Amino acid sequence: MTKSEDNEDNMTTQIIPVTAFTDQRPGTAGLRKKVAVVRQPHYLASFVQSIFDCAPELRGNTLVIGGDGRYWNRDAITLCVQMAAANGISRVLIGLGGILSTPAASHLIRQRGAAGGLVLTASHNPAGPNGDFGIKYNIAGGGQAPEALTERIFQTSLALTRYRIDPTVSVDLDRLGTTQAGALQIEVIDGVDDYAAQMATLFDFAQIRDWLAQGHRIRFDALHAVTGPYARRILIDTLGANEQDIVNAVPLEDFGGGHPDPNLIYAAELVAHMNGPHAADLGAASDGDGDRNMILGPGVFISPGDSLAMLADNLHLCPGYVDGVVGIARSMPTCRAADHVARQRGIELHETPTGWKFFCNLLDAGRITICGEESFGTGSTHVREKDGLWAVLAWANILAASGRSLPEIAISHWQRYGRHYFQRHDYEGLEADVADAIVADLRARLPQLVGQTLEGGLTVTLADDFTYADPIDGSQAKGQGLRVVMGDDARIVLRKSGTGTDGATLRLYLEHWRQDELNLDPATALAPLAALADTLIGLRQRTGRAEPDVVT
Ligand code: VG1
Ligand code: CO
Repeated sequence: MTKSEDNEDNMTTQIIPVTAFTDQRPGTAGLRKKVAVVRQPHYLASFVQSIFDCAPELRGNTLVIGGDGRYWNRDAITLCVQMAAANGISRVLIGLGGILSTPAASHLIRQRGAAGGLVLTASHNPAGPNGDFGIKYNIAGGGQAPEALTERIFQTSLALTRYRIDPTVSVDLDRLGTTQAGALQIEVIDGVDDYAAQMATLFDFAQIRDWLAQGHRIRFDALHAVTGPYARRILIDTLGANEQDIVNAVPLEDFGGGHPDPNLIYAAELVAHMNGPHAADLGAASDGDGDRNMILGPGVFISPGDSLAMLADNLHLCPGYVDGVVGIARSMPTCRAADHVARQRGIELHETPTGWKFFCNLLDAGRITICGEESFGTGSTHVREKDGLWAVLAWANILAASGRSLPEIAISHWQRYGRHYFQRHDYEGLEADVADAIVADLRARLPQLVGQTLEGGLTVTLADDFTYADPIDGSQAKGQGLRVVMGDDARIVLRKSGTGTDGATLRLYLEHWRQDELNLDPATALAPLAALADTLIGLRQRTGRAEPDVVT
């Protein structure tokens, strides 16, 4: 190692020579790797240096740093701070204990005018020494780094020869307040404060408090992940929810050994409660980093695509959105329930590739108010990430303001617009070449599918590999998933996941719109389409799996 000769460097800055890593291309939401990979000497430092090299605006500016609290979060944050000091960043804002939920980090970047943020999370992927770790960069304004930037970061990582670090800088993550380390100001803040204050501006807290005081209940499961402290502060301390209804609210480094993914399988305890005799009026769970949400009513599960549509239709009941919704966006695989709401209201509907980064330009340009993904993600203009607790509060506000129950809202929505039955079938841990071959084969057969009437009488009206042209900056994203569309009635979508760390995961998305039958079990409603997809793609046969690993 050599001492820096640059005048503006501290005497203690070191320049560490490295051999470039070749596997640091970010996926759908940042870089995600096994903990063992990220802990290799120089691995994380190399990626962080590649980010800093691609974000010169950070020099002399503020950087937000926080993570979902998973195993190795604290060590990683200390490394990021030491590198920030050596790269000319003038101030870092860090969440107490090194913890910030993903939406809270996005909000802080916006609120405090930071030039960017490092969010250390692998979201719902399991944590612990044998689990996953992840890191992503958010730009000024709080949005996820756009594709062009993540690609530049990857190219930089391939050619990296050195990184800069000041190992003498230390930070006490458990003490609130500001300290100075050379030219770097380090401020540790309570990550819940700013976030809770923003929620109070968007929703009618007094109305929700009254509704709860009348005996209504919100059941929230934090799955031992990052939202625990946020939920306790807002739901219990501010709104008066029952303490015993906010469960698994202590964040643990390994998320209690669980899988902090809010879906019907991994949030089984909540699902059982909501299907039981003492069900709350609103049941919800969030994921590892607090950006996802699952919504349930007594005896009813609201699919994320439905939740997006129902929230869009009712959001004007919340004070932060009294003027209504100017436009809606959903990711391509997300069911088309929201499209009816947009059509009915005469507002724009955008269909984007999977991943929140594709919503950010639309939000910045004021073209949409709300957006969502089938993967339990919903959010609005208030930040540039999806936001789990936001969705819970939006539902609570709508229930309190309308005086209607969640099942009533759902049923009247379906009666008005029809119901989009939806399921996602995941095949995990596949060999990459098997997964790639399955996708390639279907892609090759797409052109001849158009115009064909498939078994069950559905005719294919469109079959393509989804390409998105961003209406704001004109950038194109190609190869974003194969879709076989049967008019308004049905769709089959196939794509490869960009967040896994064990082999390849294929996701098969099934959607069937029904206006006649509104109360079917989704598995029953989708069985014919699943059989059709099986004939078309042969997923089970070609992967040798009797059934998908996860159905949500
Ligand atoms: C998955 C979801 C996608 C989501 C992404 C990040 O990506 O399908 O909708 O945006 O995870 O969510 P993929 O490429 O594995 O399908 V989170 O909560 O992990 O930040
Ligand atoms: Co997440």
